[in-house]
Amino acid sequence: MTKVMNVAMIGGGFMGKAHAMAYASMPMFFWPAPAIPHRKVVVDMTDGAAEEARRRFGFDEASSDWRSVVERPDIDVVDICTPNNVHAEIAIAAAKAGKHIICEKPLARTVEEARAMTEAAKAAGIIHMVAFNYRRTPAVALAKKYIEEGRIGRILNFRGTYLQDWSADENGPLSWRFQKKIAGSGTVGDIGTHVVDLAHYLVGPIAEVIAMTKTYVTTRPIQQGGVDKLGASEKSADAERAPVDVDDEVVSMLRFGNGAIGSLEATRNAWGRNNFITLEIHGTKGSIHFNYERRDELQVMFADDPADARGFRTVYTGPAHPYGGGLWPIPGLGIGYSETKIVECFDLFSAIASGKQPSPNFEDGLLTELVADALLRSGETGKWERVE
Ligand code: SOE
Repeated sequence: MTKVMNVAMIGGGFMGKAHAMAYASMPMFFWPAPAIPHRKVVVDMTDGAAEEARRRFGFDEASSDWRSVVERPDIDVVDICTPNNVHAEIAIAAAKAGKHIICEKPLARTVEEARAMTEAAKAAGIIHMVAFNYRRTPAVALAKKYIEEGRIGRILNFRGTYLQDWSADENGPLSWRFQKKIAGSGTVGDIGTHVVDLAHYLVGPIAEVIAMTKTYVTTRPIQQGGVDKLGASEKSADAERAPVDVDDEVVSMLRFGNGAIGSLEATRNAWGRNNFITLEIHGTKGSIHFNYERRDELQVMFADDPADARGFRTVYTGPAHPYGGGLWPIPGLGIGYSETKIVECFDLFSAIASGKQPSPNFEDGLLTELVADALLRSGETGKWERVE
């Protein structure tokens, strides 16, 4: 019989919605499932918010006290979907209580927090994962397969972007994402780390960076209660404003440990770009291009194609590709954000069932944090900074 495992999810916002959907759907896609996640307890800031999340996301119980929940003997997995400022505290408590952990990205606000979380998780011998979901897009996993098979040869160059526009309006509220004490950093931590994770996954560890960071909107209207609604937030030109103390944009060059070079750009202020994660990788024998806004597709070019047929071709991911057996039976039916979270959930429970750490785990999350730290340092110094 497939084991049922009880999940305590801390945080019932946007990420809580995505994770709750994945818990419900994963066994519907990946059957037999490695384990069946049971939505046991959801925790939010107040009893009222927790109860609303319980009803909406299908959990048995609601609580506003994460400390007592993570210690419950009937909880197997703790899922951290909170803003970044409490990731470390919750993860360390959950590890000490012997729970497996999935933590939303970025792993932490600082390298120190990420290191403490990683040490606690390793000492506890639990399974740990950081939720960089985009590497679970089948087209990205297919790119990884081609690279591992040597189909594009030795990698020479990686170009990664993550462009959004939800914070371009200067009257968007000063949510936690614009406050260093809660978020740790701005665009670098929020979405730049997704690109770093993809670069690490596809190319290898980044060794050195040089970056420009920029804050365009230096004050924002103070948020009047309520939750972070990103681009759907109410805009108010008349409200009292307070300073933004994080970066809006990062533009950088990268040196990888294996000799490849590359670039990374991330911003949440690029009008017209929505979830524009693009990757272009050139190797000695071919190239790969991916755009998340067209996430069913991988563009590939192999140098040994006949001369009269050279050029990028479009591969639509489906059953023949990574995770294809569990997802939809015909290419092009549509991979969405939910599918990336369902695959992430499958990989988490497969790791728990096998006792083998998944990737990215907290150690990978710490490496990503080290790159984020180097990007921010370089943004200050204007110099190449090593990833320590
Ligand atoms: C906002 O930039 C955000 O919600 C990120 O925090 C997520 O990681 C990304 O997947 C979507 O955009």
